Formats: sequence, C-alpha cells, structure tokens
Amino acid sequence: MYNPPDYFLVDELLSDEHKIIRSAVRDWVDRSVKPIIDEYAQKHAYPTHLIKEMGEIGAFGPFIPEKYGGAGLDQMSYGLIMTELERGDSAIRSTASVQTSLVMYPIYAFGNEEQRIKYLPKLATGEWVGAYGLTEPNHGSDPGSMLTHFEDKGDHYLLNGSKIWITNSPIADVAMVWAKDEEGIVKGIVVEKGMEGFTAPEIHNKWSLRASYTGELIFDNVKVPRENLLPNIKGLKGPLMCLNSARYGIAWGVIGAAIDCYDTALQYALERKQFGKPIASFQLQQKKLAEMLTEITKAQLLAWRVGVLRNENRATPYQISMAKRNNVEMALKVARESRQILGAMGISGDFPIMRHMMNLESVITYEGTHDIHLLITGQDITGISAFE
Ligand code: TGC
Ligand code: FAD
Repeated sequence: MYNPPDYFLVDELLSDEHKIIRSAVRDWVDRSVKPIIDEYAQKHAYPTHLIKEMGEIGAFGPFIPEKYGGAGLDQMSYGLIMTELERGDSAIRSTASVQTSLVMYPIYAFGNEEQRIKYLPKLATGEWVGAYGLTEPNHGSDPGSMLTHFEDKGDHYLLNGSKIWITNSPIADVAMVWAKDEEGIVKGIVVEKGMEGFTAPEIHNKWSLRASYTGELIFDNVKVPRENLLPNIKGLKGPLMCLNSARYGIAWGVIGAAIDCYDTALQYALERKQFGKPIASFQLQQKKLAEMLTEITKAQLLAWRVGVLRNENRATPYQISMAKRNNVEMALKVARESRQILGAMGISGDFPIMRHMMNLESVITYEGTHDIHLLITGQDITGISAFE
C-alpha cells in the first residue's frame, strides 16, 4: 500500500472523512493517471477521457454545495484532493483548480440562482469544461490594465479583446471572462463555446504542462446575452478572490508533485549501487533526501494551517500568497534535487521527476509569479505597495 511521507504526523490532524476522500482520489490517480500520463506528456496531448472521471470522483467543486452538484466538503478536503491530483500531474490538478476555483466558485459566489443552476451541475460532472480568462498578451501580472471590454447594446453585450495562456481554452465549453464595462470597471461574464466571433486556438510547443491544453480566448464582436453577466461582483477584487481559492489549492497541490519526486529518489537511492554501496549510503545523497523531507514537512504544515484558517474564513490573501510561493519553490527544488539523485535516469520518462520539474516551471509563474507573491507579502508587512 502506498505510504507517502508524513514525518510530523499531520495525518493525525485530519478527520476520518478527510482520509477517506484522500484515499479515493489517491486510488484513482494510481489507477487512471499514473499509468498513462507520461505517454500523454511525451506526445503533448491532454487525456480528455479523464475529465468525466474527475467529475465522478468529486474533483470538481468539492466545496460547492451539493444542491449545485458539488460535494459540500470543507477546504481541507479540497486541499487534500489537489495534493493527490498533482502527485499524478500538475495538468490534472490544473483542470480541477480552474474548474473549481476559477469557474465554479465565481459563478457560485457572484452569480444569480439561474446562473448557478445552469452552469454548476454540468461543470461538477465534467460534462462541461471551464476556462478562466484573466491574462492578456500585454497584461499578465498587471491584470487591472486589461483591455478586453464590453459595451451594453440593450439586449446583449458586445465583447471584444483577447486572453492568452488559458488552461483548457481549446476544449472549454464555458469561459469565465473578466472584462471592463464602458466605465472601465472589471466585471465577470460567461462566454459559451459556439458564440459567433469567439475562438480559442491552442498554444503549441510547450516544454511544461505538456499533458494540458493551453490556449487563447479571442473575442471579435461577440454578442453575449445579458443574462451571462455575473451580477454580484465588480472590480478587480472579483478575479482576485477566485485566485485566492486557486492559489490555496496550488499550495496543497505541489506537495503531491514534491512527494512523488522524493519517493522516487529515495527508492532509487536505496536500490542504485555505485562504489559497491547503495548511493543512499553516501552523505551527500542523504543530505539531499533529509533536506527534501524537511521542506516537504514544512510545506505540509503550512498548507494544513492555511486550510484551518480557510475553514474558519480567516485566511488572508497574504497568507495564501506566502503559502503558494513557498510551496511551489519547495516542490521545484525537490524536483531538481531528486532528478540529480537519479543521475542520467532522472531525465527519462520512465520516472516522473523531469515531467514534474518542467510542470512546476509553469506553476511557479501562473496564479501570480514568484516575484509578485513576494511583493504581495512585502506590501502586507510594510504597508507600501510596490505596484503603484
Ligand atoms: P490592487 O489595487 O492591489 O487591488 C485591486 C482591488 O482588489 C483587492 N484585492 C484583492 N481582493 C481579494 N483577494 C486578493 N488577493 C486581492 N488583492 C487585491 C484590493 O483590495 C482592491 O479592492 P478595492 O475594493 O479597493 O478595489 O490591485 P493592483 O492592480 O495593484 O494589482 C495587485 C496584484 C499585482 C497583487 C494583482 O493584480 C495580482 O495578483 N497579479 C497577479 C496576476 C495573477 O495572479 N494572474 C493569474 C491569472 S489566472 C491563472 O494563472 C490561472 S492558472 C490555472 C491553472 O492552470 O491551474
Ligand atoms: P509578466 O507579467 O510579463 O512578468 C514577466 C516577469 O516580470 C516575471 O518574472 C514577473 O515576476 C516580473 N514582474 C512583473 N511585474 C513585476 C513587478 N511589479 N515587480 C517585479 N517583477 C515584476 N492565465 C489566466 O488568466 N488563465 C489561465 O487559465 C492561465 N493558465 C496558464 C497556464 C500556463 C501553462 C501558463 C504558463 C500561464 C497561465 N496563465 C493563465 C497566465 C499566468 O497567470 C501569467 O503567465 C502570469 O500571471 C504572469 O504573467 P506574464 O506571463 O504576462 O508575465
């Protein structure tokens, strides 16, 4: 039975329900993701057949009320699910992050009852795939300067502009798009596949998240029905509130990628012999392994604590930024160290490390770059914004 590292007995801080949920997702990842994911990453394709299965295991909208197709679970459960998914691959966790935190959450939190009923159940099962459009070609870290905008034409809104680097855009049925109204106020509008003037071309040739589709969202005079505007949010805080949820999920998710690399490296170090001994017996390799486990453990405790605070509705965006930043950097360092422990085998697709390492190069950039999260912390502790 698979037994991931839990050096400080964090499992004792979880409920039986948490462990059952985690175990179900863990089994699914071992059964459905691990055996095929390298092949998909190598051929730069997304295993779309997994989307419905993710709906079945409750990976979409776990904290959304059951009335709308979610599972009504707590934030800790959401985090644990993300860890297991990313142990499989960041692409799989990305789909769940986007669907849950960036599409279902805003529709649930800022939408009206008709919008919730129309979209959420289909997103929860995976019948519909969602995408989230915030980043633009010339406005990434600074989304407040976005150019995508819409005009009120009476019975509809006329949407123009474009978004880039959008997870799942080429296969999305609905896109949660953030755009400015005629007064320059950021609002959320749901754009549906098939609307005239809406296209979502794929971005090819990525070296990272190769088992995920990434693309653009292009709006050329798209007539969006009035009822697709989310009525209960205005301003940049809308998309940023969604990001709080997704960043929180990433702080948990990347622990899964780190654990997969660490486990692989530990096993390899115990089996691989050089100079007549397992390489695990050399102090340099032990140092790497000991430091990796230390960092994984610290990240687990950080994620757990943010989970407690989110359950109590007390986690600040600043705490979430610190957790996302710390844990992604931790995972990337663990991946790099693990890769070295495997020597040449570390670059082979027979092991998951290089794939995780390349994926994490995106994870450290999306949902706010490593620098931006540092500056968010800096702003919190000094009271001075480095962005103005
Ligand atoms: P600023 O003036 O600071 O704030 C504007 C308004 O927003 C409020 N606010 C927040 N509210 C909730 N949560 C947060 N985290 C918030 N941060 C700020 C703020 O109080 C203010 O409210 P109000 O009422 O006064 O208007 O905004 P700014 O323009 O100076 O920008 C701040 C900055 C740089 C921190 C922010 O724009 C930022 O976080 N930039 C990074 C952009 C980013 O993270 N993009 C991610 C795109 S989505 C993505 O990558 C998905 S990948 C998915 C996957 O595949 O997994
Ligand atoms: P830029 O903002 O141009 O930043 C470039 C560099 O400058 C970075 O190192 C940054 O830290 C630094 N920098 C910028 N401003 C400052 C500053 N004030 N001080 C110091 N340094 C600064 N976006 C979505 O909306 N939806 C998605 O689904 C989505 N999925 C993605 C999937 C992938 C695989 C990737 C790679 C990206 C995705 N993104 C998505 C986009 C992602 O959120 C952006 O790439 C990210 O926010 C950074 O924007 P940028 O790439 O334009 O970099």
